[in-house]
Amino acid sequence: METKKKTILVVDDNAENLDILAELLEEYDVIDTTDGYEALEILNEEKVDLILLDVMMPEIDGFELCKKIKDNPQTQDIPIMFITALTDEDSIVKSYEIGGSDYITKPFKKKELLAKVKREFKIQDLQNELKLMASTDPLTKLYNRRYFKEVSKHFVFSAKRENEPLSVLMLDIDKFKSINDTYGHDVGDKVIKTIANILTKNRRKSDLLCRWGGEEFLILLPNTNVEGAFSVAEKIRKTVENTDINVSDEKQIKITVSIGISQMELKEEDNLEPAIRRADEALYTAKERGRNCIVL
Ligand code: GH3
Ligand code: MG
Ligand code: MG
Ligand code: MG
Repeated sequence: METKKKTILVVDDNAENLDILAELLEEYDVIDTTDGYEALEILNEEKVDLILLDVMMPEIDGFELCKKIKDNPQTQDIPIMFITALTDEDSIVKSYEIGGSDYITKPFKKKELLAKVKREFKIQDLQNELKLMASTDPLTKLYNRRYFKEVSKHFVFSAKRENEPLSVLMLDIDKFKSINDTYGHDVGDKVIKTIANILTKNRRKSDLLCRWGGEEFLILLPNTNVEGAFSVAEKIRKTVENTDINVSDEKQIKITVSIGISQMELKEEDNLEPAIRRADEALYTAKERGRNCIVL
């Protein structure tokens, strides 16, 4: 796995401490500030992987700052290591209760601090890997149904709030079983991957694409009514129809897909289930009409 240089935000009202830490952490990208409020601004703008936080600071102390960071969904997952002169038990316990990951007392041992930073990043990388495994499908690398269900809630929420149309596009590969039966499972897998790539290329950044099941895919299109969804679907349908897939060195095959489309009824519906059901029914109709077509 390609690992990008990690960014550490160091917050301490004593500029001398900042210098010592910047030197110690030279292998990382270090951003530092003596001002807690400025730290919040930095967190708004930069992607930070770890925060080293002093406790005793004027204006806002480290514990208060930690609470603000942990209250914000955008920043709550960033680990916070306190570095402080406070050695009393209550402070230590409090630091963990409010979401701190570690507690280091000043004067600190440089190598120990560096080792703890490294350990923190190792945990973080493992957590990210687990999150990715839990949310994606290994064959296509697309999001899985579980992740889709979780994240689509936010799409529904904002569509309702902004009163913007939200459409569902459900796609199923035609006669896929016969591809497996004729050419084997590996070719079947390759076909699924090819479709996943076509969908990835044809979706907008704002769309939510997932592998819904075996050879079924679902795309959630924000700010899009059925007419808009139809033109996206038509582009996908044509691209698939015109794509050659190599099943061996000599042989190429063509496949087709059927697509069902629906739009969420924002006034009557509170979740996506009815719209997904309608898209599924439309897809079924598309199959009945002879496949390689789109039904609204
Ligand atoms: P239709 O046009 O009506 O959709 O026909 P179909 O053959 O595509 O539909 P059916 O639902 O009968 O077949 C889907 C097949 O997809 C059955 C299953 O074995 C296969 N399948 C599901 N997941 C995978 C996968 O990950 N890899 C491969 N190779 N095959 C899969
Ligand atoms: Mg201080
Ligand atoms: Mg199917
Ligand atoms: Mg199928």
